[in-house]
Amino acid sequence: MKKEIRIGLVGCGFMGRTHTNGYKRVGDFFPELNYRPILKAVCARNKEKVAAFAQQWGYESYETDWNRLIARDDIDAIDICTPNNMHAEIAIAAAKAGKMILCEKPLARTLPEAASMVKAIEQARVKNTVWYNYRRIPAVTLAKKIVDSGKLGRIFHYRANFLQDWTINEHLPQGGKAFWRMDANAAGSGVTGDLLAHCIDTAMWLNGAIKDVSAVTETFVKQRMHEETGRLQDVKIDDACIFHCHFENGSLGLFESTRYARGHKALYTFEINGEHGSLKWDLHDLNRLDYFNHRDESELRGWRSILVTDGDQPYMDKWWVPGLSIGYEHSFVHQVADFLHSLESGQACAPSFRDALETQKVCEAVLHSASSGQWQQTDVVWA
Ligand code: SOE
Repeated sequence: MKKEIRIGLVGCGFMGRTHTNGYKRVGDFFPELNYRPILKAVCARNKEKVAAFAQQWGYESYETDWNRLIARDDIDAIDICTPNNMHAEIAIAAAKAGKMILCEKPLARTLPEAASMVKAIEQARVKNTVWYNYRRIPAVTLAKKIVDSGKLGRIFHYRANFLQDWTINEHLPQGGKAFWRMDANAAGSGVTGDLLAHCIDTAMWLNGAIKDVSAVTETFVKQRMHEETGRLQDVKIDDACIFHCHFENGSLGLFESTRYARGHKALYTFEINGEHGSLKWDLHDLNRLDYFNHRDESELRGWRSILVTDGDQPYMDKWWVPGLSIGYEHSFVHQVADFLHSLESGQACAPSFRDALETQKVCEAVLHSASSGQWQQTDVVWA
């Protein structure tokens, strides 16, 4: 008999759907798991919307107040899919109630908020993870294996982009359900917390800690109507951010993110260059990993394009047959599987809240550097 993990999901937007899909599919494709997620309850303020979500996705019940969800003793794990301004309050309350916590990225709006969450979960000793899902795309996991094997040798460069174009229209509002990512109070920051956080998480996973950063940010549209007040208000998020940095291992990093790159919807790319080889990856062709191995026979040397669909490549033995692709949603199925495996092994499920705190430190350093115009160490803690 499998043990049940009764899920209480808070928030039923886009991320609520990706996570729920993960819970629903995981048992079919990872039959070895001894734990089984049960869609116990979903919570959101709007009763009609949450009831419809519960029905559509198969949750047994719904709540309209997250405090009630956390108070229920038939819930084992709280999954936080709300806008960022709710993460800390919900996570701290859930930790105090002894629930496991799965939290959407970024961990919080600010470093102090994130630090208080880490303190709460560590005091309560509850299982936790943060949904930096791109780590679990098989080609990205393969990149990690290649880097860790030492095949690239000494690393010199790491560069990443995350480009979108959905906020170019100056008439879009800020705030509210659809546009909370443009409201600094709800989101904390703009592309830094929303998009660069992904790039930083992957970068530090692949290439180690970031020591210091120098950043510039820009807000192209200075004022937008606020959904809640109905008034034109200053936009306080960063629309674009570019930073460079030093990694602890001596390599240099270059990162760019924007929501103003016309034509790009979600172009996440990274490249890593080492002494003996390089790797590059692109979210728009997510099953492919490009690898250059300088140790190849010189006449045949060149970029090798690896279609990561084979059974001996990460996660792929769970899916179809070699050559057949999987997609974005599978990264969430993999994260659920890894979380459930971690319950069996007793190990932390990376990225844990503490891992995500390191990403938050870099984001905070980036924003400080952009406003001060100075290089910023990442280990400084601000009041
Ligand atoms: C923003 O558009 C967004 O949905 C992010 O919030 C996600 O984290 C990213 O994966 C895709 O883009």
